[in-house]
Amino acid sequence: ILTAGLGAAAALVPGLGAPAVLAQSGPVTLKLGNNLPPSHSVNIRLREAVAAIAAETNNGLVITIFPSNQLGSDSDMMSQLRSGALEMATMPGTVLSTLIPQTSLTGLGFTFTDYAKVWAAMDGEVGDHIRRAIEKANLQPFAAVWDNGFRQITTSTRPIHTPADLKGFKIRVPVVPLWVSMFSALGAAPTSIPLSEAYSALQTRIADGQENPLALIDTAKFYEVQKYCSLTNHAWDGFWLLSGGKVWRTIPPDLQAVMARHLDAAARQQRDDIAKANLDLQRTIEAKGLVFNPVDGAPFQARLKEAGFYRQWRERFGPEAWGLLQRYAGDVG
Ligand code: X2X
Repeated sequence: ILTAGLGAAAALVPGLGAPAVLAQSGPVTLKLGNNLPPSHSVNIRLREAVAAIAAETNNGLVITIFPSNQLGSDSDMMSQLRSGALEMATMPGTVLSTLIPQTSLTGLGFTFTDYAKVWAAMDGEVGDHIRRAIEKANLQPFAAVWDNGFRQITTSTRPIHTPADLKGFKIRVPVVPLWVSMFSALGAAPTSIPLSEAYSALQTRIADGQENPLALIDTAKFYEVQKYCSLTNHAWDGFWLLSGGKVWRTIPPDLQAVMARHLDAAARQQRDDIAKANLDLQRTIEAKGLVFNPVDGAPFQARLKEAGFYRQWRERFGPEAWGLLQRYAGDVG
């Protein structure tokens, strides 16, 4: 029986049996930050899970969600997580790589071709490998990774069909060294800009394009400031749900278990949300004005190979990580 919600009462009624730590400290309250709009499926499922956790613990564990970079950029939130100022966050694995290099492994360009392989890898040894790296940095990752998705390029200038179309192209990418390297190798001019500033960067033409999954292109309303969407499927990315390691260890094990159960279930539902949304999203976004074109990824991959991109990143990630990636994704690069 979960007694967390009885904390305050237990303090007044000796012998009720609540764990001492709860009796003294009352409800556990945690802040959870992320960069996503409230309407994104990650935040919809997080809100449901947080409500279920509060209900099950009788408000003994209350998580408050701060979406849309309300607490700062991803880099800001990473610092806050490490200092303990922020207790929880969903972080794109690729962005987390500025702190923990191994986390961008799965964002390698033209590596994963479908979701079956992605989830086998993330729920298998690739996920375990990355999880260990995250734990070493004193952050606590939850078991299930959430979906951001396969990335597509949008532009305000011209559709992208071949690598030649990217020559000198000013493209906004998140603060992800792997993707700066990739778009540079493709001949483009990438600029790292946090998601919170991406819309205005496109609007003011600091960048002529950006790349993100359809769900994010839709919820971040990039269609308002872009004309074309080229279906490059150039990389996959997911979100790690994290808590600060120190904070996590102060949460009583019974509450940790309730959190893990609800939040991991929510992640799996959110994966399904994206899969279902993807069936209609092209049509939805077309209706909002973006013009779509299919893209053959092969010439892009060939260009990256020629430029030494895969060789360079194989060295950076190291043989163990690279071997695991190949086991799930097939021959890489
Ligand atoms: O900022 C983005 O483009 C996002 C949310 O997709 C990532 O950080 C990977």
